Amino acid sequence: MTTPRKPTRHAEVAGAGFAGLTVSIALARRGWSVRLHEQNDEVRDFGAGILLWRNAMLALEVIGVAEAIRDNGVRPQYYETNLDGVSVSAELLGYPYWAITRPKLHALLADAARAAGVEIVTGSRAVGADPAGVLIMEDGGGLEADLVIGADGAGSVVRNSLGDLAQERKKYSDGVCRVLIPRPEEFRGEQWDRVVDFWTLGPDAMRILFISTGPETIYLGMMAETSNERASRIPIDVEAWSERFPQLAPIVELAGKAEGGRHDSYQTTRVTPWSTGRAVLVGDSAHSMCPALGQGASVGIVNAVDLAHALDQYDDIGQALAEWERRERPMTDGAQSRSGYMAETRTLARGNGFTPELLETANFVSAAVSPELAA
Ligand code: 3HM
Repeated sequence: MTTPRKPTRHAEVAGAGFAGLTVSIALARRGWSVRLHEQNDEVRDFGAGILLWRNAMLALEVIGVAEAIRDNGVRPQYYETNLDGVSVSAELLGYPYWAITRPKLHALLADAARAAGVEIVTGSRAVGADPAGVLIMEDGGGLEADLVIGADGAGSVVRNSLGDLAQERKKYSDGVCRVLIPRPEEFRGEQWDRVVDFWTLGPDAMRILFISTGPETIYLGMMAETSNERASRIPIDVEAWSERFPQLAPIVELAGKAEGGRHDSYQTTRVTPWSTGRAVLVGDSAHSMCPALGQGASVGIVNAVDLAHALDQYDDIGQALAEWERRERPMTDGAQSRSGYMAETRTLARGNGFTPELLETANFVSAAVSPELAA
């Protein structure tokens, strides 16, 4: 006896960022036809780095991308914290996590999407969705699908078009300038394959998160209060930053020359629920969070992979979406709360901050990865 083959289901996805690419790959690998719309003329990401924690690496293993990340990224040996020029802790987190540049991660996901048969359409802007299963495009056309996915980021227009989804927003006093710099000679060698989190708290808080992202690049996450205008500028204000971090003057000098970086203010958006009818949100559109713990992309990737798994488990789309949200929401809400708390209190500056509770999200195992462990 042969099992009847499921008819091909179709998804229209808005936004080719990390979450949009990941959900597209995961669905295409499970037999869906997927069209992914990117409003920009090119599929790419800005010049910064990113951490992928154990939760994300396990999910990326499911869609066949983890190995390429290990080949192209850096596994930090430990997470060091430095306060006012004094090293206060060097934490071994007890499991592997990876650092990679955003453009590289993005290119690896885009390659995997094309290989899985995802149709990527650039210069194609979605302006909303209909819960009946229609992605509404800028030219006024509507694209029908079994499932419409809004992966269009923290400012999601797909989300904002869906009145059934309640939004709760919170803004914070901090923001971050993110840049990539060439790796200087004195920071080559494996001993620099680590994260160093440099802080100074007075007169106002500033932080330089130093993360090796490959043999040629270092990522700097430069956090400051947004009221500190000079420290919130791109290009980086070399004088404002080297005054506060004199020991990092050569690094700050390079940051001043960096191109392609970006400044963002911290914010949290909690959306309830994450779906209505045949329209669903994944990634920052559903759960943008403060970057203080470097967890946003990892949570989006985990949710994207598990969404495809839930849709495989339940033929009924509504049931699949409800079950998926039931299992992913607690860890997602937890990550938002913890990163918001860390942003407000700056507890990480004191060192030894990575308690088991803080690492709960980083260690999360979804049903897509292991039904037994997730149970
Ligand atoms: C990885 C990471 N961690 C923290 C921040 C921050 O506090 O803005 C940014 C990051 O990319």
